[in-house]
Amino acid sequence: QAEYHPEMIEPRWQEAWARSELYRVVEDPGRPKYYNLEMFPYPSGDLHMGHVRNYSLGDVMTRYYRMKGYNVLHPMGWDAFGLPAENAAIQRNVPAAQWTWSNIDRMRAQLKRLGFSYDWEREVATCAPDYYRWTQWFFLLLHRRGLAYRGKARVNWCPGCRTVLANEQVEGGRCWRCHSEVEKQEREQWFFRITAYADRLLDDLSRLDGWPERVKAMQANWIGRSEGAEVDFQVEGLDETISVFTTRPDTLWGVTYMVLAPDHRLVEPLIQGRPEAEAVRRFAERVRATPEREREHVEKEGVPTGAFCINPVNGERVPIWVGNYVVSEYGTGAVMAVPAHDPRDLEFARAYGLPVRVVIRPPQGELDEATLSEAYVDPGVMVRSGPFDGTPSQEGKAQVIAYLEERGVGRKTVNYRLRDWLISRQRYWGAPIPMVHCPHCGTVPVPEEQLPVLLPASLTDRAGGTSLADDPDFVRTTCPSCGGPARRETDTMDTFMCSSWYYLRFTSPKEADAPFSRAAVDYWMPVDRYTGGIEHAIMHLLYSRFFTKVLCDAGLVSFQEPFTRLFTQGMVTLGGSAMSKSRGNVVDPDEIVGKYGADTARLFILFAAPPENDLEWSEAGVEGASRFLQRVWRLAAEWAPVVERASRLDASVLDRNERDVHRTIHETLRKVTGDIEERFSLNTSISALMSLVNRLYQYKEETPAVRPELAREGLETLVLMLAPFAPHLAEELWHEALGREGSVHQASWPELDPSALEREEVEVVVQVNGKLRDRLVVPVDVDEATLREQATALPRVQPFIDGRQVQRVIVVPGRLVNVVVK
Ligand code: ANZ
Ligand code: ZN
Ligand code: ZN
Repeated sequence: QAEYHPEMIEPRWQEAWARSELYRVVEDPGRPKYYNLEMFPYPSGDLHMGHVRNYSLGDVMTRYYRMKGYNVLHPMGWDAFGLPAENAAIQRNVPAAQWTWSNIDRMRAQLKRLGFSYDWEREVATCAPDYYRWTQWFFLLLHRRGLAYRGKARVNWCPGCRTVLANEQVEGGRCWRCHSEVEKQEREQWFFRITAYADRLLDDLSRLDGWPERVKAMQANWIGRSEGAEVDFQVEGLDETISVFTTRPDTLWGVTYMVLAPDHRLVEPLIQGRPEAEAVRRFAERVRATPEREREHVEKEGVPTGAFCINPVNGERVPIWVGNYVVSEYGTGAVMAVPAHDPRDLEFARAYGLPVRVVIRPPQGELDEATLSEAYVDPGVMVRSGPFDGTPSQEGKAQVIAYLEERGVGRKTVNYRLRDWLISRQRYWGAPIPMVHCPHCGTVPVPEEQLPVLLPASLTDRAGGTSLADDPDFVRTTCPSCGGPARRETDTMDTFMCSSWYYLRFTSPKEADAPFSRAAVDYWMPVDRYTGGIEHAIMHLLYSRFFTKVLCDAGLVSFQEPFTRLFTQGMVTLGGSAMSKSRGNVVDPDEIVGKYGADTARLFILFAAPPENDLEWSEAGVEGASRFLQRVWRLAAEWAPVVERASRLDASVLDRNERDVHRTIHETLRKVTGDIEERFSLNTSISALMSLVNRLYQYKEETPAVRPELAREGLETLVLMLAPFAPHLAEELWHEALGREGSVHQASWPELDPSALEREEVEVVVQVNGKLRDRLVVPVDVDEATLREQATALPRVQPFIDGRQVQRVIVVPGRLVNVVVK
C-alpha cells in the first residue's frame, strides 16, 4: 500500500491485540514490575480530550517500560458512583445503574478505539456490588479501629445537591460541583478521623521525592499545622474562662483586647443583662448572614460586649469584643489581640481606637505605638514582658509556654486546618454505610459476612426519591446484635472513599474473599507512576494516602505511601480556555479519531506541548501529526523491498555519509530514551523522531542506491521508537515493511551503539597562498564556515594574513584550507 489509511489498520490491530491477550499481565517474580496508573475516569458519558491526554501519556510510559523488559501493570476502571449520574438518571427517568453502565460501555469502546494498552481483564467499577462490598468492608475496618464515628456537627449543606459536603468540597463558600452557596447546618453525620493522621500525612510528604513540589505544598497547606499555645483568660464576674489559640505566646504582654467569634458559646452569657446585649446580637446576626467566603474580604468590624477578662500573665483587665474576623471553626474561636504585632488586630484596633502596645523590639530601630501603621511581625527581643524582658522572641515562645504550664493557665498545642473527613451523603447513588440503628443496642455494624448492603435497585424509578431514607423496605431491618426490629443507616458514602483504594483492587480485581490479594499487592504496590489532573492534588490524593496509612497500621499492606511518583498533566484548551461543555468549545475525540486515526490524535496531543503545560488544541497541529505519520509510511513502503534483502549492518564498511546516517539513528535513540525515561519530555522526543525521518529522507534522495543494512537499521529503530507513540502504525510497519514476527509491543527497546556516536576527526592542512603554514584537527563533518574561521585564527597563520586583504579561501573538505591574500 502506498498511502497511509489508519482506518484500515487500526481496528485490525486492536482486534488482533485483544485476541492474543497482548496486554494481559500476571505477577512474575522473575521480572521487575512497573505499576503505571492513570486516574480512572468518572463515567459521565463521553471521553473528553483531557482523558485522551492523560491516557496517552500513560500509554507511552506503559509501552516504553514493557519494551525495556518490565512487567507493567496498566489497568483501567470506573469511578462510577456519584451525584451527576444520579441527577442525569432522574432527569431521563432511568435507573442510575442503567445510566452508569451504558456510559461505561460507551466510554470503554472509546478507549479501545484509541488503542490504549490496558489489561481489560482487570477492569473494575466502583458501583459494582463485588466492589462496593469491599468499600463497605473498609468502612467497618475504620469503625473497628475507632476511625469512623457519628457526630453532630455544623456541616456544609449544598441546597443544589441536597446533601452535605466535606470541607474539601467547598470552594470559596460554594459547592465544588454545582457552585451553589453552601449553608451551615447542624446535623448528625459520619466522619473519618483523618485528623489522627495529620502529622504523618504532613511529615511523610518529605519522603515523596517523586511528587511535584506544588502538590506537596498544597497538601501541607491544607493540613495547615500550627504550633502554639492555648492560654486561659478568666472572665471577670463569671465562673468561665476563655481559651485562645495563639502561635505567638511571646506577645502575651501585648494583649490589649480579646475578640470572640459571633458564634462563640460565651457570647450569650457575657452579654446577659448588659446594655450592649442588643447591639451584639444584631451584629452577630449580620455576620451570620454574610456568606463565609465573603467575610474574608469585608472590612474588619466588631462590637464591645462590655465584659472583661483577665490576662493571666499580668492580671490586666482586657475588654472583650465580638468581631467578624474570628472564625468559629478554627482554634477555639477566640483570639487574644496583639495589635502591635498582628496586622489584622492592628487594623481592628485603629478602626476602634483600641490601645496598641509594642512588646517585641526589632533588632534595629524603634517602633512608635502612636503612629505604627504596620504591625511588626518579625522576630525581635521581648520588652515590657515582665520576667521575659530581653529574651529573644523566638526562644521566648517555648519559655512562655513553660511558664504558663507551670501556673496551670496554658499549654502547648498544635492546631490543624485539616478537619475530620465527612463521608456521609444523603443521596442514593453511592455505597450504603453498613450500619444499623437499634433502639436497644444503639448503632451496630453490619456483620462482614452480610456484606454487601445492596442498594435497592428500584429507587430512582420513582419520581422524587433521591435518598435511601425514602425507601421503607430498605430502612426496615433486624438488629444484627439482638435480632429485634431496627433501622438501617440511610447515608451513603462520599465517592472519594471508593477511589481511595481502587489502585489496590487492580492488583487482584477478582479476589472474592478479601478486598485484594496480599501477594498481588506485595508484588505490584506501590504504584510506580501515577498520572492525572492537578484538580486531585488535595482530596483524592490526601484520602488515598490516609487509607494506605490506616491499612498499613492494620497490617494489611506493608508500605506507607501508595504513589511513588506523581505526574500532573496540563489542561487541553481551545481558544485559551479549558474545553468544557458549558463553554461549548469541546472537540470530540471520536470525531478526531474518525477523521485522522487514533495514532494521529495521540501523536498530536503528545507533541503539541510539554506534558505539564496546558495544550492548545489546533486542527492544523493535528494535520501536521498526520502528515508526519504519512511520511513515515511512505518511507517504509519504499524501503520495504530494500530492507527485505538486508543482512546485519557492519559499521566498518560505511562511507562518511552513511556513517553520519548511522550516527543520527543512534543519537536519536539516545535522545528519545533520555527524553522519555529521565525528563518525561515526550514532545521533544517526537521532534527528535521527526528529525530522524528527515535525515533518512535526505539519505534516500541523495543516494542512488541506499545500503540495505543501513536502511533496515534506520527503519527498524524508527519503528521501535514510534511504537509507544503510534502503536498501530508501528505494528503494521513491523510486520509489513520489516517482515518481523510477533508484536512490536513485545519487542525490546533498541540497543544504543556507543561507537556509532563517536565523531571521527581529521587533520586539515592550512596554507596561505599555497604555502603550508599549519595543521588543524577537526571533526570530519565540520562545516565550511567553521573551518574557515578556525584556520584563519591560528597563531601561526595570522602573521601571514595580518594587514593584507583576504581575496578568497579555498576549502577542500577533510583535506585543506588555502587562504589567498594580496
Ligand atoms: C496572638 C497573636 C499575636 C497572633 C501575634 C498572631 C500574631 P495560624 O498560623 O493560621 O494558626 N487566630 C487564632 N484563632 C483564630 C480564629 N478562630 N480566627 C481568626 N484568627 C485566629 O494563626 C494563628 C493565629 O491566628 C493566632 O495567633 C491568633 O492570633 C489567630 F503577634 O494570637 B495570634
Ligand atoms: Zn452542589
Ligand atoms: Zn439490637
